[in-house]
Amino acid sequence: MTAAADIAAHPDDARHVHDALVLAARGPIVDPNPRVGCVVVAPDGQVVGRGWHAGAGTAHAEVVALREAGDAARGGTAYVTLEPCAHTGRTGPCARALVDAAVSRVVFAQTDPDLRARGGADVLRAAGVEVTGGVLAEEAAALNPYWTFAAQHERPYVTWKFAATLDGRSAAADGSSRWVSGPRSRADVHRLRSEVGAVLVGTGTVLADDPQLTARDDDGVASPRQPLRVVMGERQIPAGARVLGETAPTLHLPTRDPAIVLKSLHDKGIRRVLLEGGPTVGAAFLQTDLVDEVIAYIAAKLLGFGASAVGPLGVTTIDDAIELNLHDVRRLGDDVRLTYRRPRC
Ligand code: AOF
Ligand code: ZN
Repeated sequence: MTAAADIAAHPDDARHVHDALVLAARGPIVDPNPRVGCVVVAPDGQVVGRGWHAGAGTAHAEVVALREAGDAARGGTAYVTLEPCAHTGRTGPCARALVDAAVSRVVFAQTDPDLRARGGADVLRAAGVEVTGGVLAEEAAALNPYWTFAAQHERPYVTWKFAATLDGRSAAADGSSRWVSGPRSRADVHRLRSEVGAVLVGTGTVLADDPQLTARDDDGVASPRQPLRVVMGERQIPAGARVLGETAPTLHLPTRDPAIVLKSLHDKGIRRVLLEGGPTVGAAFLQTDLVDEVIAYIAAKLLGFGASAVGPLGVTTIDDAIELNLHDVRRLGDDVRLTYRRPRC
């Protein structure tokens, strides 16, 4: 059936998928798994089941919705925000569960980009279930942008954040670097930390600055959601380092290779990494084209002299500059937050 004919034959598809998207949004934003929602509609048009995925290790959205629907799902339609999975992971395959529940039609939004899990549409069709995919697909992908990116690239999305003065200095001539940016920028960084799977620095930053790398509010109270703190590099982390404090978990990866670091974080279910390292770590990721987004906090200060935010990138002529697209500009007190993205993202 063509897309137009599909819409004519099933005028309620978009409405039900939209409702499934609203359910999906109840899931956790930071999780190894995507947020997924499902609505089951009986043959008479009544909604008989609703479900959403509450995070890795819990039941998938379809299973929750089918459980509520029971026998009423027979001959009905399941609307899902993601192609039902075909794999047995932490839970059983949803495509099978839909066949067993005897639904006659499945409408989904985003095709599953996860190589392990995809193929559910084929399983359903092979069992005689009518399948329509791609309804509100972009909206569904936008619900899980970092998970979608990570599944497509088999690595987490990398946001590199730095603070600098208006003239691009991250430390003064005497090495002092605390309070480059203002209080609103610092609060914004803490919000960002609570929204990523992991924050990453090199051992050099741990030794030089002894950061905590936790997400805290203005009064220093730890946020309910803490990122995994990752320290990369071969040097030892001193026993008393604040990054080893108990507020959040910490992982030391004794390597300087950005690709190896991202591979191990991806395997651990991390979908977005906030790179907070110093100039060396930042340069290592930029040089290997492993930075997807740059967030610059530009402070209302001038130093005239001092360390730059990023180390040498191997660029000696303007044609070789790393090019970015400006995505967002925001004023934070006297500071400005600039968000740039690599053209691919
Ligand atoms: C669905 N419905 O609600 C979700 C799906 O480790 P598991 O078993 O939980 O599987 C995770 C993968 O399953 C995940 O990467 C994605 O491809 C799919 N998630 N699929 O049919 C759901 N959460
Ligand atoms: Zn599933």
